[in-house]
Amino acid sequence: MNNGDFLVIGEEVRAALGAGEAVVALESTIISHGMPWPRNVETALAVEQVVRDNGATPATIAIMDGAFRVGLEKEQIEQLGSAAYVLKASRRDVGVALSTGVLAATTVATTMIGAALAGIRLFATGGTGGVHRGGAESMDVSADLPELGRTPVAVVSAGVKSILDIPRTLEYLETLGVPVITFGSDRFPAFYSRESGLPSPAWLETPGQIAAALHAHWQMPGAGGALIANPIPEDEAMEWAEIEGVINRAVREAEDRSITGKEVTPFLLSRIVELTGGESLRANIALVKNNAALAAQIAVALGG
Ligand code: PSU
Ligand code: MN
Repeated sequence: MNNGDFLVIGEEVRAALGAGEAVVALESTIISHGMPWPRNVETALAVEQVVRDNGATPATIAIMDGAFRVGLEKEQIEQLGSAAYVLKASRRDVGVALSTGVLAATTVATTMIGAALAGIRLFATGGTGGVHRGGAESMDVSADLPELGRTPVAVVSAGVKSILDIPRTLEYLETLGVPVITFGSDRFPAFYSRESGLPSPAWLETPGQIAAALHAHWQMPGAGGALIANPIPEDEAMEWAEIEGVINRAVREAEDRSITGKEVTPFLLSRIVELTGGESLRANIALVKNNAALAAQIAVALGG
């Protein structure tokens, strides 16, 4: 369980893994770059509690002091949520982050890597990255997608935000051989709303069925990850018309300001919160908790 000096597993997580109990990984970019302070810290701690309430141990992951830290203390979560500078670390940033000791938040891709190093198979977040709108021209495709193709961790999300090109994101996942399974619906969800206008590539009704599908998927040689899409609860969902105009405006502003690379997603996320006067943040927090509960239930069904 020890991977040299590059992996530090928190005490509670180490004990749970050692006992073969269910553990759910949680990412840190959502804390540092995905939500404003102080709601980011409150949410991260509340999400850990949801995992516990559903019978699993939470393992929030970041890169700190030159190591993947799997299972953060409350003070470390507060630091990630309030520090003046936190590196947003995707796969390409891992070597630099580890060798320099900079404080780095892990994206979905990098949290999958940390989870896999520690032997954790379930991971809950809000939304993953994907193919950006205009991605066929800009080639802006999140490193989360190839990671899903190669690293055997199941990511529970509320689908993907329509800041992205959802049809092309699903095409890309198909090419990479990533199962996309929606929980309890035959429609692929679009983060704030339960409907993206697209059918889900697969759908199952219970956490136990999803655990069985994952177990079978991972029998394949070279099997990578899986995307489990969990529609936002009905009473928390936003009207498509309400959010679509805001997203279009945020995407246009990013283009006008020539924002590129890893800055694009954090810019869009914070503009959407500003433009909805915090309404989108409320929905975002609700869906992350909903995903944490499902991930814990699947982890329990998988048997640790
Ligand atoms: N989408 C969200 N909230 C988030 C992110 C994406 O709705 O917080 C974060 C995740 O950490 C994800 C990352 O892995 O943004 C993707 O960034 P990029 O598009 O630069 O790959
Ligand atoms: Mn990108």
